[in-house]
Amino acid sequence: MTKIKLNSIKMDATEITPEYIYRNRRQFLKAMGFMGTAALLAACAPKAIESPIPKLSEMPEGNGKVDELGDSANSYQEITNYNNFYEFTTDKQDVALLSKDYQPRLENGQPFSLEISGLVDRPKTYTIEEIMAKFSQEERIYRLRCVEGWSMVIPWQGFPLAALLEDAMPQSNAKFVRFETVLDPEQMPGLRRSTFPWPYQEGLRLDEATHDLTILATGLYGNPLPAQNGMPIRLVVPWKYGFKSIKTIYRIELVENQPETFWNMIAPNEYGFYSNVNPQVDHPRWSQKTERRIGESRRRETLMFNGYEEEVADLYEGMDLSVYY
Ligand SMILES: Nc1nc2c(c(=O)[nH]1)N[C@H]1C(S)=C(S)[C@@H](COP(=O)(O)O)O[C@H]1N2
Ligand SMILES: [Mo]
Repeated sequence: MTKIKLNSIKMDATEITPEYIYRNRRQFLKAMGFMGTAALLAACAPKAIESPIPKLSEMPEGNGKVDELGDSANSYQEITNYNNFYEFTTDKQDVALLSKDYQPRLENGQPFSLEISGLVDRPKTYTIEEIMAKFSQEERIYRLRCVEGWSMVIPWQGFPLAALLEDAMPQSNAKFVRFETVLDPEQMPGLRRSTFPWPYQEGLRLDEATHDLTILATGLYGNPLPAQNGMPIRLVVPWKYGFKSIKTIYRIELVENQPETFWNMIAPNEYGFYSNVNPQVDHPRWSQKTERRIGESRRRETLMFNGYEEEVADLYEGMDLSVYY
């Protein structure tokens, strides 16, 4: 299999330093280890951290970042103001507002941590500080294609999920990976109002989970992830519909059987376990042949596996993708 060149670069402290900071959250950054561990922001941009929220007109557009197909990244403003995060609200433009004061913590009020458990020889619970110290962060500029028919190009920082899984040493009967989002009804108003089958949970086959394209994202445009994008850590699987990229995860479990997933429980005929981006397989209620890139008016063609076909097609060799949708 030939590898296409992805825009993936190792980041050092200078590259990760934001030219702009949209919020003054010194306390939070410190708690998350963005200041403590590598002193990334603190050492390089102490003034930026103190600076007030810039006006939207001052946000960099695209910032010169492009994906490997030559498409420009969406602006920070677009990526952080048009979100699906049903724990807060089903209104994409209100997620930012409703999540602006969100502080990650566990259900029982304990400080946030990420647990890796299940069929592993070395289960572990990490603080975000420990994750940032242990796994070196890189930038990945990925397309995100929502099943609803819109898309964006997003410059994440993160690290391959494979690194975390390898460290946990999966046992031979581990076949799938299950992910679960924090439940915090006090801070997440959507949880109080709707009857969805919470918690949001997702799953991948182990070989999908350990594919190099699959990352845990901790940042966006050189900043820690904002709440609306999954603060402090979320999954990103760029060849699958956006809902597979589960946000604000606190538990990763290795399991033997295919796990239940949130959208599949709601509408199994519309949202399969695999949910690979596929212009050939329409959603029962709409075509998946085209998409609207946020910021553009004309629709563009949707690419097989969201443009990552060369890298991931062999994961599905011999499978009928209209059956395993
Ligand atoms: N926990 C959780 N994760 C989630 C969602 C959600 O509602 N809750 N929405 C999904 C959907 S439908 C999409 S398209 C992406 C959107 O990610 P973004 O807002 O960072 O662009 O997040 C996915 N992850
Ligand atoms: Mo989505």
